Amino acid sequence: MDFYYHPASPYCRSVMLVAKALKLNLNLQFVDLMKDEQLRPTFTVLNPFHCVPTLVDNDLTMWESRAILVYLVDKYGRTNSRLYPKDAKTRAIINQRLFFDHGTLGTRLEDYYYPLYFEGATPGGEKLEKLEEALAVLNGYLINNPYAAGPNITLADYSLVSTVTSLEVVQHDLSKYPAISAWYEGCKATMADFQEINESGMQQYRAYFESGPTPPATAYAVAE
Ligand SMILES: N[C@@H](CCC(=O)N[C@@H](CS)C(=O)NCC(=O)O)C(=O)O
Repeated sequence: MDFYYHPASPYCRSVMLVAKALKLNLNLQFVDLMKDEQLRPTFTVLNPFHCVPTLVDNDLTMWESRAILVYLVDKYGRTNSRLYPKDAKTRAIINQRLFFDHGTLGTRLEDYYYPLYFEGATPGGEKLEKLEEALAVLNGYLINNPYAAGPNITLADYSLVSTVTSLEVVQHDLSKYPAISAWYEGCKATMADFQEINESGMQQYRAYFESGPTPPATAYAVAE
């Protein structure tokens, strides 16, 4: 299975964590986003939307990280894998968390932090409030359950943890969300090769943010 990736991408890291949990070997194909390698015809012929992660598994080529997570478990996981059980209600909750992560939490993180780092936006304001609102929702899930979608670790956790690593990268203050912090530490300890898969990628992601024209060292403090 060819896996086109960049280690700084949190989306790629979530797929790599799930592949590791499933003991799958990914044939890693580094795409240097810093050199716009994703725009080369040899890559856009695979993925005209020119993004990583992109997976090529025989005659299937796909992108969208959360869809890849689901595919890997459906295709290579054990029957009724705990990561994504077949029960409709359990799946519904996992899917809700996956879509919440991608469509709400991750989007609000990017909506707030990208303009802050790259466009000199003013810290605080409505975008920060929206991000905090989404974090409060996640914290609520984790107050009620040890994992994002219930008593067991599922794809929801592998997806959300990559978003939370991005919050760590931008040094977002998570101290008012003790349930998120405790769960995050648990994920770091529980997920196979978490450190190995995330460490250098997070450093590169941090360097990318800090390369922006206006690194907001006091972003959060000012917002308070
Ligand atoms: N919704 C996609 C987002 C993928 C994405 O935005 N990837 C970024 C890297 S983090 C990328 O490849 N950007 C390069 C480009 O779009 O040209 C997913 O979840 O996989």
